[in-house]
Amino acid sequence: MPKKAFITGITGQDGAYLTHLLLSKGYEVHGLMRRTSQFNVARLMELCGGTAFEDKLFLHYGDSTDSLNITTLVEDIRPDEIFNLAAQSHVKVSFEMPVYTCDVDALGTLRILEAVRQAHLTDKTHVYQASTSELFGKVHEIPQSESTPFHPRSPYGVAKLFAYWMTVNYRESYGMFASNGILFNHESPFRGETFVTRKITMAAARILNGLQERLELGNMDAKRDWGHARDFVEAMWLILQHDEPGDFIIATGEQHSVREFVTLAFEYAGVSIRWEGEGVNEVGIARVPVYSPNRENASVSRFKPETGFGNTPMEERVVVSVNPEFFRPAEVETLLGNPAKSRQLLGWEAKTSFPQLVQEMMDYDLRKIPIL
Ligand code: NAP
Ligand code: F7E
Repeated sequence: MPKKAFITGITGQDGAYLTHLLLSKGYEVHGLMRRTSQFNVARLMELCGGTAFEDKLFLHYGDSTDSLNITTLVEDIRPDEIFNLAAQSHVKVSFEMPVYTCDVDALGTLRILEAVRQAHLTDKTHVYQASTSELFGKVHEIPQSESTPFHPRSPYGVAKLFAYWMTVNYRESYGMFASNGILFNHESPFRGETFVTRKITMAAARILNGLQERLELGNMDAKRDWGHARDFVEAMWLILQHDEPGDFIIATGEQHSVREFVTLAFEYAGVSIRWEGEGVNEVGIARVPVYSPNRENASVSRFKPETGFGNTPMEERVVVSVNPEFFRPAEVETLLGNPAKSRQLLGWEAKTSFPQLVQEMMDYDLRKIPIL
């Protein structure tokens, strides 16, 4: 009998990569999907292909805020493994929707854990909780490990802290195999478009094709430990295969600033950015194709890594500036993980380097630019 997995958040970035991984391991995969006005399976289709839906992948309508729906699904599916990835996952949005964020991210996790208990599956079902480096927030030590004290800085972080401890509590109270993966930022071409990395690669691809004038960002000094989602979902799976449940940091052990990410994205096309000014007056200046959104300039050709800019007219202008609209009420300035425990106990380590991650995202977003 193939193992059965139930993934909440299957339509998100990690859900799609994890589904691909589990299908390749022969699992029967069940996913929780919200009812939306348009079918929301683009990532799954692109990564897993349509045939995956025919006999191995089953999608169920539901919502993490609906206890009855979650309990019924867990009882019906009786999964061997649950990956609780569903979340309102945007930190800045959590300041605008704190109550909803807590309902989904905090109580949503409790609903999953309690559903397993109510269905008498505590001895059978392994539960993975998508915990986060945002628990560390205003960091108490650098780098952060499993023993670093938590200090969340957003409604998102606080909600995830509740979920973290509830997972520990169900493990300690009921002997459940319930584990937290404390994952640092992980990105990919399938990252949501309003997270900073994807916002940067999409904007850089458009600017390099004359289709966008400039990129506006918030705090460019923020530093993150950025890895690739494809590598990180392997860690999720390994956590549930380990002999014992526990809590694991998953990180690359390397950090970069938002400014460095921007610099590397443009360097992909051989374009150097000159940074000038400070704070809200900081700008990035570069020599790039003339901004020509309607292509009235017929000689503008498509940028390709192999051929470069061809005969495209170029100009030097501001391509990056700061817009305080993107600042957060409380910022997480620096995150750097120490993945020693997961390396030692799970044999996991990040495979994709920072430059490879930026390159893969740039390749993808440049391909997505409409043919002109
Ligand atoms: P994502 O792309 O934003 O995906 C979130 C998923 O949750 C989507 O499938 C979304 O559905 C679903 N969802 C949102 N609200 C829901 C609700 N009320 N009921 C049911 N499903 C709901 O996030 P991700 O980057 O894949 O992250 C996966 C998980 O890991 C999240 O819990 C996130 O908080 C956590 N995490 C992420 C990172 C990271 O760097 N990516 C790091 C640490 C932890 P729709 O498609 O319908 O919106
Ligand atoms: O911001 C700064 C921003 O939104 C990264 C989620 O997956 O990872 C993610 O949360 C940094 C922050 O991710 C812009 O202020 C500057 O310091 O890409 P982000 P995040 O907040 O780190 C954690 C681990 C999760 O668990 C979350 O679910 O970049 N920044 N300018 C900006 N950020 C955004 N979004 N947009 C900007 O214009």
